[in-house]
Amino acid sequence: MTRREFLQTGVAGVGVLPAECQTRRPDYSLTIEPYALEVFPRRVIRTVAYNSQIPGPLLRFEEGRMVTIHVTNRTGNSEVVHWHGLFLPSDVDGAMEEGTPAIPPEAKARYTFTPQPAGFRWYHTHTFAGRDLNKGQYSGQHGFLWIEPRENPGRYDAEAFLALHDWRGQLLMSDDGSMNPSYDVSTINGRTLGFGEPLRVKQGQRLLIHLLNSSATDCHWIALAGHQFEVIALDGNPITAPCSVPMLSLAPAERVSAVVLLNNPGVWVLGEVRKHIRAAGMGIVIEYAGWGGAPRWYQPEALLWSYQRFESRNPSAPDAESATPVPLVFKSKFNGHGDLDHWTINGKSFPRTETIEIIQGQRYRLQFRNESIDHHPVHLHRHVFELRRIAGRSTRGVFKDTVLVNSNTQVDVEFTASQAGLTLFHCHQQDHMDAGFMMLFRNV
Ligand SMILES: [Cu+2]
Repeated sequence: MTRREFLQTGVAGVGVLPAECQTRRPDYSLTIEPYALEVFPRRVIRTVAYNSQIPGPLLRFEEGRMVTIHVTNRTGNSEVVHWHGLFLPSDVDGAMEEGTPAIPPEAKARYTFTPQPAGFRWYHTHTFAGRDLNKGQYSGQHGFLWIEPRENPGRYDAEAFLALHDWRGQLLMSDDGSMNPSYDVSTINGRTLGFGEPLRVKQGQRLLIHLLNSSATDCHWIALAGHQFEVIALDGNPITAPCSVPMLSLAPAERVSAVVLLNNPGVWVLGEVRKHIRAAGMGIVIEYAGWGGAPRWYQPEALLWSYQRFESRNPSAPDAESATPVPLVFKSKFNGHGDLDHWTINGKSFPRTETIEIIQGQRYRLQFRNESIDHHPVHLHRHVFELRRIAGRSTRGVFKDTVLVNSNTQVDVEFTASQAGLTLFHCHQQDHMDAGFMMLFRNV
């Protein structure tokens, strides 16, 4: 079999792989199976996870070196694994809407691809959940994916990967009569504050923290008492002028990589800035060697975060005035009390949304106009985009794959069509994408 045919095989159901492919040893194997997660003593959440751990195993790849991952689905539902933030062909990207095959119950699949771009990515399920808060992104199906750059400029002594997640709870009717998920447990790496192992550190170290918000629906604010974060990458993409901030904000699917200079010995809490979510468990103890006692927390007075804090001060790339504008208007269609809202892009809900044709190599300016009362973390598959305008102010040099578009705000981003075939664009809030907040681009 030629390499080309091998790549085209992409994902396949069990039993259809040529023998020579089956003998290739996978770089990683993932098993999707039911899992009982003990978030704190005697509080067990029955969910679905990869390899009976939450988050799933950390997948470490080298940029540009082809890898094979075997996935076994030991659940009663069809599944798929999406490789979030990677530049992959449609048939392995992991969205059925783009043409990646689903993995039927009890079947195996094989994903073969060349990982790029370098940086902090992640993998997760990409299925419909509806009202079932055990399915889709509500479940434990998320894991870190690190693509090692060919040249690694990272300057740090220790690194930690931390995933923020919300669990269980129920659908609650909000003031306007729509249904929203609310949670009763929140965790970092599957444990509530004080229950998991502390992060053990040493004075003088530079600790690189890779934070992921894998919550199905909620934004999170994170601080580390007694310390600042020097942010070096957003969604895995380096920022040109790293700067220090007192707290981080992550919408669903967003990642922040930040270095913490460990110069304040003691035992501290890294956790949600908002008290009630920290009380629900979202925190982890950071413990300096030789120190003990109860972890300390300082309550910040305000929530502070802005993408523009990280913009380039000396943008080198020329302004691409030639980018073709693509206006995308987000609205909700209220369906009556107790019903899930329908979300629309340019007036239509998926699958009736218009598929927009794009041309390889051409530059596009997506103009997100959020005409709803909710915030939306919107995600473009298989590409990276540059933030260009936020609420009326121009910006340069911040590259992401997911951006939070606040209520009644316009955000413009630019990207170059670089991937053949279908590319999914959607709100990363599970309940919103389930209710039609999705559309496709077709690279012709
Ligand atoms: Cu949304």
